Amino acid sequence: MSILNENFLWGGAVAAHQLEGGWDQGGKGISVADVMTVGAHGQPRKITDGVLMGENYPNHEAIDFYHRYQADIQLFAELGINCFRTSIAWTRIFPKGDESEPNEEGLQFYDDLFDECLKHGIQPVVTLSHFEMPYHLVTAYGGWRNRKMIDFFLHFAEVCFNRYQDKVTYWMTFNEINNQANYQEDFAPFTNSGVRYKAGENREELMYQAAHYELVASALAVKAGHQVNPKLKIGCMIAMVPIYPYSCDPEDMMAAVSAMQKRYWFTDVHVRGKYPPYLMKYLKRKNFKMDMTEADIRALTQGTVDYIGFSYYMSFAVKGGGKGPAFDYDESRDLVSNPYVKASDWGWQIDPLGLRYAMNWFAERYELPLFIVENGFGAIDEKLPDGTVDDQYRIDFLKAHIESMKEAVEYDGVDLMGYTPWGFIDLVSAGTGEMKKRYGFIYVDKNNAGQGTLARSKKKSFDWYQQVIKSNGEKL
Ligand code: BGP
Repeated sequence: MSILNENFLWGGAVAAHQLEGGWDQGGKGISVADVMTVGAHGQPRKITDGVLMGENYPNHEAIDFYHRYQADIQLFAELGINCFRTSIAWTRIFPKGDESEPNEEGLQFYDDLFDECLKHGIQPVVTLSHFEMPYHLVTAYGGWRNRKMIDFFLHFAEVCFNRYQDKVTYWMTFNEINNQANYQEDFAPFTNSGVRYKAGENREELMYQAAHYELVASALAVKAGHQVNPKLKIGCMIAMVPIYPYSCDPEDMMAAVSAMQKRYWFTDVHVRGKYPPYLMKYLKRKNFKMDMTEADIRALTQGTVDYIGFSYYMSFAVKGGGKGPAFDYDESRDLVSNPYVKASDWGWQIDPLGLRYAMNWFAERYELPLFIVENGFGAIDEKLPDGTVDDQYRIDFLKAHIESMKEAVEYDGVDLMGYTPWGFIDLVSAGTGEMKKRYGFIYVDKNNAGQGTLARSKKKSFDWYQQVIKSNGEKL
């Protein structure tokens, strides 16, 4: 008997702009993701001023899923997944974002894609906004610094719910909405909120304002989705990186508590429909002027989520020492490396047990079903002459994480809906814009310079994951 329930959702996760390509086809508009720089190895991407990066710009063609999805889904079916997490490119549906009429060709593309999935017994799991938005909304309105975005997003969400309600049951509103808590790094707020900071602005204040509008938009979308069809299950999507105290020094412990609050208050708003008291105190103490109306507060309570989707890749550690009672955690300043865990080539700390910790943390606080919608190991894979890749390191990573996930279910009683490893077919990295940071069970022949046949081949991990699914997580 399997530890996991028999309807467990085994899948794989991707995002539109990282695999589709066809960036200017089918009436699609330019998205934020089409105008970012490509980071050097290990370096975060920067924001361009909308300068397109030339023909080899990674996500313009990406892995050409836009034209190859039928053959790819055939391969996904062979892998055995029963769900496929992807996102809808907002710019395929509303090329500029502020139109009232959607682009029928874009809507049709996702109809065809979802039909193809369902034909193979794979149900789509859809994120509405995964690190992208129409670029026009950034240039004309300033992105989520502008309240008008709420209506644009809501309209987009309603069009999608209405159109796909019979094909898609599981939805998420914003991918890793809490990533922008790291407001010091240009990339994180830009991808989440389309906000470009101006010199002299208080970045942090602006981040809270933009996040507030996003959270209101999310709540209104959840409410609208339930009105369209009460069967829809609409979740949030949180980037979960548990932050440990560096030591058992009470100062470190308290620093970890504050750090967790700073990263995860978003979940409180999504799940409980209100801001936690520590955050209200903080906003007041900082004297941030927030545009937060009575109607907003009402909206938040009326659009709470049905489940918590989250990504898990790594954990962090923090030191308190001497920072005082109002320890104002700053992610770019206060993190320290954890001597007990190793890290990937990109410095991501590898911590399988942290997944069990994270699941417990969510489950105890929120008492909602959980869905692990991203987890994986980004590595430089070497393709062997026979076209395969011996990615035992990836298998080891995922195996340890699935074991930890099963322990959370078996021993801690966590209610877990499913598991969709990230980038299960190689795609463009969101963090660096590169092709060489690969997560897949399926190799895609394309190098960092954008050259390659785009041919797909199976890595060693393909067969491994196939048997994991077949045994419902028993054979690791
Ligand atoms: C998450 C994002 C994904 C994704 C993944 C891996 O933060 O939701 O879009 O890409 O991380 O990150 P990267 O591509 O930077 O390795």
